[in-house]
Amino acid sequence: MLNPLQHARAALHSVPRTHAKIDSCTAPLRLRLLPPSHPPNIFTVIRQFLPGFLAACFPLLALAAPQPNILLIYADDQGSIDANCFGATDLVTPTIDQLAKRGVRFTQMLAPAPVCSPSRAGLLTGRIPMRVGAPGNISSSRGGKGLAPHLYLLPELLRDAGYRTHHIGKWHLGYTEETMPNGQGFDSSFGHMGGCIDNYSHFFYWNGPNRHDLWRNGKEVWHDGEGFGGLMVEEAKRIIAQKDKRPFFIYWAINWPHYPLQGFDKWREHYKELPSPRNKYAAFVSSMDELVGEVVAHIEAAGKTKDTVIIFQSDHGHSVEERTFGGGGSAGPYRGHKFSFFEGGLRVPSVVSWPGTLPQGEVRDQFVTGCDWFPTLAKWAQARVPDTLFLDGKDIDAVIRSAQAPSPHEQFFWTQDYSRNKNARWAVRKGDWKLLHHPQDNITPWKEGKAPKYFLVNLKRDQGERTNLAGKEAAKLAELQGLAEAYQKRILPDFEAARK
Ligand SMILES: [Ca+2]
Repeated sequence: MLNPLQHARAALHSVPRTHAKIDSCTAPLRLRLLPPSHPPNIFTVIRQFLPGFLAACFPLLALAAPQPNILLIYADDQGSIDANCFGATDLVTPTIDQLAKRGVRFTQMLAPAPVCSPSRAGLLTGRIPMRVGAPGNISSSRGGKGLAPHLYLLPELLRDAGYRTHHIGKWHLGYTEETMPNGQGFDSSFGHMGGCIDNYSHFFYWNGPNRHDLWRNGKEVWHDGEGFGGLMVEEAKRIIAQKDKRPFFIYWAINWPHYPLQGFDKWREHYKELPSPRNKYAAFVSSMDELVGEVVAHIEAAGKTKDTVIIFQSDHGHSVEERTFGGGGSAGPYRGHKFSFFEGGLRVPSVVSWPGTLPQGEVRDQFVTGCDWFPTLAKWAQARVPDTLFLDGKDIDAVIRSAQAPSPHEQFFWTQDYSRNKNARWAVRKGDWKLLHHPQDNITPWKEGKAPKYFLVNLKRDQGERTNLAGKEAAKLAELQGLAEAYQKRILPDFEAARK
């Protein structure tokens, strides 16, 4: 049940578009501007607008509203359209589709980076990964330096706002005591510290000596032979069921469908007619969907559906590495893949739901980024972002509530580490224009035999990023080069400070 203040907030944001939107104490004046074809009944108006009007005029009242629980699910290497609701036609993804039906789905959610560690760094700091010293993957070996402990992370922000904070799954943001999850704002942590594990032995096999990587609160734990998927679900259920007055924040960095592709047998059987490697990848996506479904069902059974924000989002596009048999995932109409700054590397499936408070079954096409969750969740959690903390992410609450709200981003910047490498790949976006430096596409051969230095595209006219306009649009090329240089200059001192 919604309390009166939640009703007030819901009313504030459910005003039909034909009416003037109440967003300040000027509301009574603006109400007179209602279209004459729909004369408002004064009692209807009072009933509909008064709670929202009060909440808008007396924010302190609104602050007394309960803080929602937050379940932030960050999937791993899931392709841009790899759920039914995002356009896949050969997958079974009832949970993700259901979350989209009861929430808002984004068609233009752009990851902070097209690779694991920096994408997570952008999510948890609200800042461009290079700015926080994490422009590339962080070591999967013990002792690997990660995000600097002095940075202010989302779990710290939420803990300071009264939340209990829990990490489950992959970390990949530091493998020293002070940079593991318990050192970075999480009250509890269960999962692996490197980039991936075998889901039954919990060993990392992808370089160096094969090594066990499963940890609970900074201590190594062994669950030989037990499926990591089930272990993560049990952990989430246990946390949700805890008797604790504080709201929970669960960062569930589910390490699926990242390789090794270890879908459940029933899904392997289901997809046996699909060609390889799509069949193996699809089985893993549906297995992941099933795990997420178990946790969502647990939240429902606990009666916490209306008190819980659930975000489901991939960290970046699908992998085309040998370890995934060169593919399996799909970027649909977009070009590129994991590691690439083309849209197929950056544009990710993303849904947010908070039934009773946010719109349901709606779609947003505005340009938003993974860095935006930090300030947006801060708002919903009534957490205070320090005045001195500069964020690249923007509050997208208005976008989530309205298809008409403009994107808060006019521009954005994605980059590898350029501090010592002038050939570092980067991409800069302004409006519909995007410029890529040393673009990467491991699948489509380049017409000229090799990649151009610059690739300029207008995403509105060419969403598949097929035609390079760098030679034709000299002024736009120069403008975006200048913008990228400005980003680089501004970010470098922050990068150096974060690396100290
Ligand atoms: Ca990943």
